[in-house]
Amino acid sequence: MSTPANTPSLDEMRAIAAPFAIHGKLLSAERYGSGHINDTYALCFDQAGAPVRYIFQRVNHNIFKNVPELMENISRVTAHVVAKTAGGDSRAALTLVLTRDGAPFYKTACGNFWRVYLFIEKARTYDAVEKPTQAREAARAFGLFQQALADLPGARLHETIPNFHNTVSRFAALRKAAEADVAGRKKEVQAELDFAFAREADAGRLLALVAAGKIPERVTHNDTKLNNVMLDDATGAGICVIDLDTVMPGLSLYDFGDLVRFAGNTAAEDEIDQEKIQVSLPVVDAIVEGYIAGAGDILTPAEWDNLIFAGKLMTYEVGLRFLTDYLQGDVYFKTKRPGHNLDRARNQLRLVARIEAADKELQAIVARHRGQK
Ligand code: ADP
Ligand code: GN1
Ligand code: MG
Repeated sequence: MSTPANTPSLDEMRAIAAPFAIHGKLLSAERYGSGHINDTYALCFDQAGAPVRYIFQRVNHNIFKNVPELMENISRVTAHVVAKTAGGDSRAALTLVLTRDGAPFYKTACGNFWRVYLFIEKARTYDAVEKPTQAREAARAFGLFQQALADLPGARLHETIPNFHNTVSRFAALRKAAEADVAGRKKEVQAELDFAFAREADAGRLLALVAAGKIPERVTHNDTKLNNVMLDDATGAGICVIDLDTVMPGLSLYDFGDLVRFAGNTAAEDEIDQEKIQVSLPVVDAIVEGYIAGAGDILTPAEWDNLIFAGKLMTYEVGLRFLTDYLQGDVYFKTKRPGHNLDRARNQLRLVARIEAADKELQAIVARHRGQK
């Protein structure tokens, strides 16, 4: 699970593509993207002389235990988002390509789950912010996404990973992993554990506000990394939110906070030079501006009050998760080198410290935008 699976051959990909309602000859298949969970491929077909690309994904069913429910969520969410955009803009949401039997996924004989999306052309994702406007556009797209889903009809969405953003559970998992120390790595990470354990009180703060009725549950994305939103090549506008596996009931603060965690970091998530890891004030400014522009007037006073805290909490939570995975022997996130999860954990915990140190400046950014509402 932790290392990328081997790339299937062209013949294997042809067999995987066969059940889907796609015509034409398969020309090529390449690994695509830099996600930590699923296996993504771009397949190109010759359709009447024109090359047409599709995104194929093998869903990680060790992590997403109920793929049919997950795909039901995605079908509902994508249909609703498209229906709400002017003129039913098909680039505004992922478009599932169904199997010839009309199913949203295909299960292979060996138990893998595959799904296919139309390839969104003339747009791309970014693994790092090059300029603040990209962060603003990403935040605006995630804000709009949340607003579009505020009136999603029907039953509550399935929780594809229970307690996904329950930081109290994530904290408990780290404690347990440290006690079990199955990979014998605890001795290497005492400083990180001390840092993480010292912040236990933070873990339950948003959950307490939910329990007090001050923060509502909404339909949220829950994984608002910059590379989970497509920006238009020509205009730079955030046009489509992707990676919908974790769309489920959640808090708007999780989405906002994860934007700060990923886009607000001046370094990549796995940068090892601690000096490079800073919180970028211009990028956070752009995230607040974009998110508010997209989500509209939905935020409650308690949500406004906790925007910066949410940035810290999401960074802390992902830091706990990387550290837990390192202690457990790298069983969850894909890794590309020994110690990768430890590098990521150290990076995230350093960013927590940076956010704490910059709290005054960060709160001032929020206050300025709040004052303009
Ligand atoms: P993961 O869960 O592994 O992060 P994603 O769904 O985010 O997988 O897909 C990985 C990458 O593939 C994205 O960052 C994006 O660059 C690309 N991608 C995904 N879906 C599409 C699509 N429909 N059109 C074009 N590119 C896509
Ligand atoms: C994973 O799938 P991807 O790479 O967008 C993870 C997120 C983490 C992120 C850290 C289902 O996201 O929760 O924040 O890595 N997704 C899942 O980079 O666990
Ligand atoms: Mg992704």
